[in-house]
Amino acid sequence: MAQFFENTQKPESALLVGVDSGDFDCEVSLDELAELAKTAGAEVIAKVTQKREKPDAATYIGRGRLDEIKDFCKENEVDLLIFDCELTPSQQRNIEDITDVRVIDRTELILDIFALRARSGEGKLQVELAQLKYSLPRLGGKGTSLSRLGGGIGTRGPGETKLETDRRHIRRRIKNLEDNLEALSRRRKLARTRREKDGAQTIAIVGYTNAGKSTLMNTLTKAGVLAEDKLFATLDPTARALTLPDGRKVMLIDTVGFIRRLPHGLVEAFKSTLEEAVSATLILNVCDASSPDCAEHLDVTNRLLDELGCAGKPTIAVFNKCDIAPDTGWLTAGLRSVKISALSGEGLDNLLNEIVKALPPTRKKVSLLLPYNMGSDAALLRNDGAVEVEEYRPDGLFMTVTADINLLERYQDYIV
Ligand SMILES: Nc1nc2c(ncn2[C@@H]2O[C@H](COP(=O)(O)OP(=O)(O)OP(=O)(O)O)[C@@H](O)[C@H]2O)c(=O)[nH]1
Ligand SMILES: [Mg+2]
Repeated sequence: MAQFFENTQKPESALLVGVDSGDFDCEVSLDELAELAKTAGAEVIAKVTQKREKPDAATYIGRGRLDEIKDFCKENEVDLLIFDCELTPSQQRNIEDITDVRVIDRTELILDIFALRARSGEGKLQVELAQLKYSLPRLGGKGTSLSRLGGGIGTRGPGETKLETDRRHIRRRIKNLEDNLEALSRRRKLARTRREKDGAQTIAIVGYTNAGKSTLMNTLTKAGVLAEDKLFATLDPTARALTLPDGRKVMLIDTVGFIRRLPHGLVEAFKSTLEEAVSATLILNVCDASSPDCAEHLDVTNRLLDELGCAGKPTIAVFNKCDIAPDTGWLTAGLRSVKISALSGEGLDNLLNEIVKALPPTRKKVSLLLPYNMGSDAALLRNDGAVEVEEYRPDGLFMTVTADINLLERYQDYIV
């Protein structure tokens, strides 16, 4: 029996379980869970839903339904139950006890996909941190014993002392990971401050997973970022330079995709990479206009952005895949928005013009009266800015100049 669970030659066959509480569209959510399961390499055999207002405290769904599931799993050789929710450790254990099948929840599934996708050192650390935090309260459950060859079903996993050492070990590792990530985060912050000081403006491409963010990045900058018809193809932020129609050079950043009910631990763990988006000057909220759930995806992204502290930041809603989308006129009402196809390039000129309009100006025109002992400052302004008027007056040097606003900050006192 133990070997049965260890069989990794064929794709794991999974049964999806959801509760229809009326809080959200259970069908849509289960379809998405099926996409996630496929991305993780499982074969989805069937989906089960149960209507109930509140999940059962002990077993999430009703006992009767669980017994049915148990029989179904036996008959159809199901390896894995995937619950479309976040299960408590005891719910997970109880369900495994009753069904004799390994149980994971939505969070664990997403963590698993992130683990498959992580490429950079930082990405790997972030995923490991999220996974350890998730597994700590679950240690010693059947989940561990079931997955361990020869663990034997019905045993309680490792003995209590072993469990304690395991826990201590994991806590130490968590601390270690947090320290490492903290150091990386500081480095990121430094790089950002440097960019800001140079007056570089950044534009973050954010949005629901599979919306076409990386494709847009590639089309605009030839970045060569991996774009795939898979969920969470991108984990690490990539930055590339982009020259706008008005000649300004900006940084474009491709980011990790969002999904509804994104596990909180992941948001925490990915904070430092998500901060790249938070600190951007402008946000492009990309959504897949060909998806019937487009409006909801946009909403999920907006809410997550708010949570991360981006409320009020200049944003353009980018309706992508318009080459295959039905008319989306109703979606764009009341928003600063553009329709594009990142694949065919349609609408990209329009997008670039909107970006120019939405970005706060970096230069402005002022008139200054500089005392004659500030000759080197005058030289600096001539060097950086475009001088229109320059007059030697009795009380100083009068200049009308268009220059970088950061540079002009220093001469506030001399503006006339
Ligand atoms: N028809 C059409 N397909 C597109 C367009 N843009 C992207 N796609 C496809 O959509 C899929 C997802 O594209 P990605 O660019 O990887 O999406 P993403 O938003 O970066 O996804 P994650 O990194 O997984 O969050 C790919 O198969 C793309 O070829 C478009 O304008 N039209
Ligand atoms: Mg991507």
